Amino acid sequence: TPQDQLKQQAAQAALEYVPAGSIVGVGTGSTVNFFIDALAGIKNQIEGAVSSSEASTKRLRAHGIEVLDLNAVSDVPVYVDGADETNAHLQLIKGGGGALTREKIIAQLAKKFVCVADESKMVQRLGKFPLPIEVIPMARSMIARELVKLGGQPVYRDGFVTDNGNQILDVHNLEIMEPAKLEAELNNLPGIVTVGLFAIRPADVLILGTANGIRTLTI
Ligand code: DER
Repeated sequence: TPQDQLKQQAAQAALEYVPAGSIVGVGTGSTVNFFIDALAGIKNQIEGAVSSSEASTKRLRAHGIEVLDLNAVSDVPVYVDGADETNAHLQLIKGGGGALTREKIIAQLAKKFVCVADESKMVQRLGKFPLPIEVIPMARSMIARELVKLGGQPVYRDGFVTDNGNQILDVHNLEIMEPAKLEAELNNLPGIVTVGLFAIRPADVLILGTANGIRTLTI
């Protein structure tokens, strides 16, 4: 599809941010899948990968790319991942694919977070896409009530269990005027494992596939 072509173009362009001989942090999703396939072409020029999901790990290994335990790694020069939404400040909503916790862990460690996306992900204000929140199962209803107080409409992603054995609430109807403030506020709620807002630590580079070619944004 045309959107897939834009994703693939963005993913290809991310290769130029991969230093020779480096360990590459790899996110999750269909755009990242294009990146993994492109990375295979230069797999002899990288040390290996650290991965944010079982799905990405499988795809990396299928290409013969070594996947390392993050505990064995102290430095990740670059992390490449997609997003469900991005604003002009490269603050993101992520978690549509349910891998937000491990994605956020690697993004935190990475020197440079390169977000790859097609133009449909760029929005004026975050929050049209329901905000994914990973929760400890026993706390799900308590957190849901808290989110209602904040004006959200939490929907349990029924039947979905994250790689970490937790559950996800997708929160509709949040008007996110101050993404970093909301992220910090939600981070304090016991029972929340990860908030799908990457605003306190936004992406460093956004590679956007558009109908008029690649647009690269930095903050
Ligand atoms: O779940 C995630 O955070 C993914 O990166 C997702 O947001 C992007 O998925 P896509 O590349 O399939 O649109």
